[in-house]
Amino acid sequence: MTQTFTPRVFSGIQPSGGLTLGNYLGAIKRFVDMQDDGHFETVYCMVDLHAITVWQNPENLRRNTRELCAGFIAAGIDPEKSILFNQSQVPEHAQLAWIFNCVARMGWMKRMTQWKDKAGKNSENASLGLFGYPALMAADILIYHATHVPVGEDQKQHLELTRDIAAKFNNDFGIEFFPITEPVIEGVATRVMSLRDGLKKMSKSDPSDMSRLNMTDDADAIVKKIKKAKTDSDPLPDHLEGLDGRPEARNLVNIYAALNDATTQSVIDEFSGQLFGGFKPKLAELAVEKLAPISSEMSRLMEDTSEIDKILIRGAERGRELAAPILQKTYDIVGMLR
Ligand code: AQP
Repeated sequence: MTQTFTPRVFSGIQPSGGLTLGNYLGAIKRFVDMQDDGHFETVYCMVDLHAITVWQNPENLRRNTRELCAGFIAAGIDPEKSILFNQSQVPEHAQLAWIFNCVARMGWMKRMTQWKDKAGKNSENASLGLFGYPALMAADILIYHATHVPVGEDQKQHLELTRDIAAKFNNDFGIEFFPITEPVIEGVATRVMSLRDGLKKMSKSDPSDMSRLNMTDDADAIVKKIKKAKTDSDPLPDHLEGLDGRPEARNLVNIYAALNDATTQSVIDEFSGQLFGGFKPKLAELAVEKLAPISSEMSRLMEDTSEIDKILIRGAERGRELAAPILQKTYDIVGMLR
């Protein structure tokens, strides 16, 4: 008999620094859409256990976790509608990850491009946690039997590995227990690029602050960063193919489209023939209009972090209600006595 799974969304963000426009457009904005769609149960998480796969100063980690929670709420995640918590408060994530460490193969992990990028040439010195990161991510998703995971393009390979782990577990134990989760990688902003290099992902850990818009940037900083963003000297084209080979131009057009809930084509139609000297101020105006309310709401929420802590505790309780029975059933399947 084919098992049916409740339509359920899981996704997470690492509290490894401040939120960027990439996290917002590639992830949080879409989390809000899926929450409000009404078709799914939605579970969203600050993945602090993932963050410590590279060194985190404890004080910064606490602050970043609370600020990330404030960012989720300010952007439209409603802690009543969605389950919102930090990963370490639901121990079932780490417990299922151990089982998946025993399911996943070393060869699978070694092929992960994020591992290769982050460990670099110094892989002997990278943490074991960084190597096992994708198994923990599979556990985050499958501990809720999540059917859909909205992520940016960079997480596609990890999602494929999650599907492989679920399939191998089901096959090894001869039971259709874990769903084969669908990645949801949609929209014009699945890969927001650095403002300084159109071939590099916008990232919170990029050493250059000018490479990204932070969700806490004020209007002046947003305007300055967009003004200084790398571009070329050609006008905006009159057709989409005219952006080929112009990564910085494409990136700014995509950002405009995503912020305005529009298509790239409609942005081209509106600005075709204009130089970046004319387009950038419009983009800056739009970015300030959309991001400033989120940033000021984040500051307001951060004034009383005890409220945030309560939301996280309550979210974790709700998370455990879903996760605990799935872990127990997994232990039964594997043969653990209890
Ligand atoms: N530039 C981006 N464009 C679109 N989506 C992005 N995401 C991150 N950057 C972009 C999406 O945000 C979600 C959470 O990502 P994460 O913080 O857990 O890890 P990450 O992808 O490694 O993000 P960063 O900013 O690059 O963090 P660091 O610098 O700490 O490694 C994911 O859905 C991701 O796709």
